[in-house]
Amino acid sequence: MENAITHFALAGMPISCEPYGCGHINSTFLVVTDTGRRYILQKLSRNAFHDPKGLMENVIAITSYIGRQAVDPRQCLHLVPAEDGRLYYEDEQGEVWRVYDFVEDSICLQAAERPEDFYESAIAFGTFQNQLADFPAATLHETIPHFHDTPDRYRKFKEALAADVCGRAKDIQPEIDFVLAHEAEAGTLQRMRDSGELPTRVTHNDTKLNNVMLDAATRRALCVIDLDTVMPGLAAYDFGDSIRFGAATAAEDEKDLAKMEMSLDAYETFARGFLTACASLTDRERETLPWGAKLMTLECGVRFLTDYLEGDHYFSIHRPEHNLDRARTQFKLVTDMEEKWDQMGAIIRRVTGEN
Ligand code: ADP
Ligand code: GN1
Ligand code: MG
Repeated sequence: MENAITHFALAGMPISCEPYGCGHINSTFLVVTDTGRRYILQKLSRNAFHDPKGLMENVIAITSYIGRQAVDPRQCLHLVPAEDGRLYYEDEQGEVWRVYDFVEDSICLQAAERPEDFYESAIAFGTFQNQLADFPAATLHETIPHFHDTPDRYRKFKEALAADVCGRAKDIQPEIDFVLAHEAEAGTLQRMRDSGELPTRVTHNDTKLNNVMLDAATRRALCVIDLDTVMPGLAAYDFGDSIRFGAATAAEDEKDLAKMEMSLDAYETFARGFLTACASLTDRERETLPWGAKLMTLECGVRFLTDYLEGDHYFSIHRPEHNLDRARTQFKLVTDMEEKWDQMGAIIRRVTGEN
């Protein structure tokens, strides 16, 4: 990374470069220069992204499109050019690097500290989707094909289970049974997408709370980050993935499953913000938001379990059973959502009625 950083047109000389943040995919570093300027340097994950240049074309197009609508520069990520004028640098090993201006005077949370924080993240993601409503979706590269195609995630899970390269399947029968017991409903959103019952929009697709920056002083939404998976998708994906992460009462990798539930209050808070910022959703889209929450959570659990079976190549892990722990929290959340299913639908109807 020391070599990579020298290829970007920074203000000043870099004096430090340290690993930064809690992302599971890219390698992220905070760079500080002798002028005090701060930057985010990232090496794209080759494992996750097979077409990093196509990905960067997406990010360039999206940041310039949203940047034109921004009032404060902190309302949009800003890429720093490399010495050759391109907005990324490819090193001798074929690794792709990029640099963003650090979004100053901001906070990025792993969990909401108060309901307003989660509300603001809903405003951020809803606004993002609205800002891209007229973006030419067909020009976007599909950076990870079939990203939220839950039946395809099942297919990959079954392949990993059949191969069982690490011999781990024998110890995770309850989790395998849980996945298979939910297979019939896993395709609910995909079917509605394929039939055109739900409109395709440009969506973020990775709407974790830690992919939003809030203003440190006002705690209002500033911008959405982590644009690597911006692709055509369903509104329910963005709503659902936010609920999966941000309405959970425990961390994604909590070992004590008794602590893990979906907070209906947080769910309602997010629904209010999202439907306010993204008022153009159709009735059918609104009705299917609870499905987004359930299926994004199920799918994420299936992905963690698949990675566990395959030997933890995709998500960064910090302990041997990290992906298994993550899968278990997701399945616990799905079970809790099933118990709260009627209320989840009623809340969307109530919030819609108030809007
Ligand atoms: P990953 O895809 O690995 O999740 P992210 O792009 O989300 O990578 O970055 C990881 C973390 O780095 C974020 O959660 C955030 O804390 C921080 N971060 C990323 N970009 C910026 C930025 N431009 N300014 C400040 N912090 C940032
Ligand atoms: C990854 O990149 P990050 O850490 O924000 C993943 C998401 C998962 C999430 C689970 C490109 O998100 O799809 O939901 O981990 N991103 C990619 O925490 O696969
Ligand atoms: Mg991220």
